[in-house]
Amino acid sequence: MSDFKKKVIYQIYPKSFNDSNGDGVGDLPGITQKLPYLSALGIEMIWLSPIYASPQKDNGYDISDYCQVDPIFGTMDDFEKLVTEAKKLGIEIMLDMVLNHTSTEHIWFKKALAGDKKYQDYYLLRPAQADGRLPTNWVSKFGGPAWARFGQTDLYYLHLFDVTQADLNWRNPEVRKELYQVVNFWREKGVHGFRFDVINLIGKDEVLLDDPTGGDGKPMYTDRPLVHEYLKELNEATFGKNATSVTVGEMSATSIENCVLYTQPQRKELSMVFNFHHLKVDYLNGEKWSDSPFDFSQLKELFHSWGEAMSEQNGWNALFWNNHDQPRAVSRFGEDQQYRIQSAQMLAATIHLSRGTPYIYQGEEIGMTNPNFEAIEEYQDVETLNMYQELIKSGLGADQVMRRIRAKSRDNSRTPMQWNAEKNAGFTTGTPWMKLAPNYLEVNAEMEQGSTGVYAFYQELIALRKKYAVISDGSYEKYESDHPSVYAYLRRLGTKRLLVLNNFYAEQTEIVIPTEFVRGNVLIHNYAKKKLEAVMTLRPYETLAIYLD
Ligand code: TEU
Repeated sequence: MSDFKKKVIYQIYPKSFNDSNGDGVGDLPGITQKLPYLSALGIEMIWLSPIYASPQKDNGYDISDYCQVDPIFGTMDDFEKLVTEAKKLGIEIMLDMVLNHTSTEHIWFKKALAGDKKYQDYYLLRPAQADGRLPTNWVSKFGGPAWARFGQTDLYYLHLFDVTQADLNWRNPEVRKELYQVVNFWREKGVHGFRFDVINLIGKDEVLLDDPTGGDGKPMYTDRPLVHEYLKELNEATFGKNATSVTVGEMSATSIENCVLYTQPQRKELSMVFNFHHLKVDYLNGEKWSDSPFDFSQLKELFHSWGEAMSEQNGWNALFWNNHDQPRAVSRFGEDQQYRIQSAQMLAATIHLSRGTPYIYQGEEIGMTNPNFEAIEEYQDVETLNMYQELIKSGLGADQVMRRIRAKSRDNSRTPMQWNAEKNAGFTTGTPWMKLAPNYLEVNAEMEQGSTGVYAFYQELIALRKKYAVISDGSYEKYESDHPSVYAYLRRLGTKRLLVLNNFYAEQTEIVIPTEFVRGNVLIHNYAKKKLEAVMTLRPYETLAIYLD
């Protein structure tokens, strides 16, 4: 049995973490150099976003060779050295497996294009419909139709993401076998963790049909019944051979019911899942590129319903605010000026004391913020650039479009890591591949490591999870769910209880706590100590956790 319930996993976006050779791009030796920093934080597993050979159209999520390291990140030797050095510090590696699609530069796709029938069956090729329309009405997640012309033929290939990311045909057993070999190749290099990219999209039906609602097609290919069978097979053929492996499925537009099934241990599918519902509470009518504040009551309702259902049915959540696709949480759900430190700490406590495995995305532990770049030229992400064009076409003014991009772009989290107040924040001695957030003089790892910084608070949270079984193993129950500004929950394990209170606003508020908690112990707090009372006053972005033995 793996102890992933006590671990905290740290996500590294290799391009933006640490550049060891001055070419402006972060690399594997750069990560190895920073292992002591991660070890001091208490990290036991690092997840690396894709490091494989790739044309980098989608920053490595477009893979052209699953078993090669992309030269921009270093060599296979560098990777092996990273595994060895990490192990010495008790840190394991989790790799990002992008098995739903390959780059159109992958040899399989090239052979398919050259007419090789075997490889044509590796992808999802379909003719146009009788009336000349595309094979289905599905929309690519990066904008535009999800089908593109397959070479000079009359066929189209499916690409749920960029046009250079062709979806694989998982119904073909040969494809599955090849992909399992990939996972085993990395297992043999000592990799214990796997994050499976958009893995709930692999179970596509044999006959691909139009979305009858006229929507974007999601229900037609998401969480289809075959996914569960493929995951069982993948588990058995690869990581399931190793009892201590840790796996997380990235689940696009999924449901609680399916995530319970993906993660119940006896079903032998995955250790845990990322779902994104809580990160859509600032989408107006489901539209990501809208301009609207987040809905706090919806956020709480989602945390409570997922927390309770997973707790009651023995499923397991991956807990996170940030990743390389999301804006910075402190700018989005906190306050990144006056209360940057307090709100970053409060956001950390909400997930680190909850039921599931917490993930930290690089820079979150020092309270990094959105960069608020002025011009579209400063953004690089393929989705952002596509959306800029689409939003301008839709008739919005350039100012309005830029406002949305500043709030929602995936590049918000992809700016280089801010290590110190020196040139380029210590990320590179060369020219960084992407501009830094301008606030690195005030927000950087060196400064945050002081006793009152964000880093120290994360350190404390990580240590608490290892020490208190009620945090790692306790059940989850909502508390005072109607409170207008506090998100609160209770954890319970036998007679032990933990009450977690989080004020999500800059205004002071009050909350009644169960009377017995007045004699509890405060395990962690982002303000100076205060007396526990039946009615607690919470200051701006205050968080505290009260333990009762
Ligand atoms: O993302 C999957 C996904 O559906 C979203 O997070 C998506 O990128 C976002 O909603 C767009 O607004 C994964 C990876 O994390 C992402 O970086 C890749 O681009 C994508 O898959 C394709 O591999």
